Amino acid sequence: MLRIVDSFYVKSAVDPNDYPASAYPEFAFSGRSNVGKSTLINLLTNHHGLAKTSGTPGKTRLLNFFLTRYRIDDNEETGFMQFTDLPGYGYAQVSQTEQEKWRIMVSKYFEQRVQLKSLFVLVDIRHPADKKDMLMLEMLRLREIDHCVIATKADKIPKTKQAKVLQVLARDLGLGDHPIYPVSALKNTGLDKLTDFLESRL
Ligand SMILES: Nc1nc2c(ncn2[C@@H]2O[C@H](COP(=O)(O)OP(=O)(O)OP(=O)(O)O)[C@@H](O)[C@H]2O)c(=O)[nH]1
Ligand SMILES: [Mg+2]
Repeated sequence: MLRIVDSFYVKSAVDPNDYPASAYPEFAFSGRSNVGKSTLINLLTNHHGLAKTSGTPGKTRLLNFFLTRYRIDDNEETGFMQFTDLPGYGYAQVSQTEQEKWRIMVSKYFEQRVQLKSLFVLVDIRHPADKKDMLMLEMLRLREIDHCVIATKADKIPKTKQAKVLQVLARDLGLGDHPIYPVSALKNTGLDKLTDFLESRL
């Protein structure tokens, strides 16, 4: 089992020239504004306040890079991987110009970040399949970027309804046989599936 033992904020960047030079395997977090990306990074790293979270959507506007040190099982050796908190999309108050900047920034990241191992696409478990998420998933499939879908805020839906809701979401998002992992930052549930996923992609 993989465990993150240390984590640091490295830097924020817009242009590829400013990305951290390190070549560690990297995982990025994307999804609509306010879906819980920064919260999930804090939970995975067990580092409260590492990524800035907010009740107001649109808090994260740059690519934020974090370095984490992990341990697998009881191995003495530790390894490094990076997390990137991508700015959220779909926030209505954001101007067309800002949206275009976002599109270019994220597009460059996908094109140029060669150590990107996989992308977590976060969706809110309460919301039906969203057009912007579908576009993102379509783009990932076209570019053949490995990814996995996470349903956040699982605590907002009764446990008995979860399986059905996830099944419908998976169908509407066109995931085929790929699973959606439900997580709750509030209840601290679902994390083990994500750490298994990280380990499988290292
Ligand atoms: N109930 C519940 N609330 C959550 C959960 N995860 C995140 N939140 C709340 O959702 C809000 C947004 O969380 P953030 O982590 O800042 O969201 P984000 O996706 O980083 O947002 P942007 O940076 O604006 O794109 C905060 O008020 C969090 O406390 C969860 O699992 N359950
Ligand atoms: Mg954020």
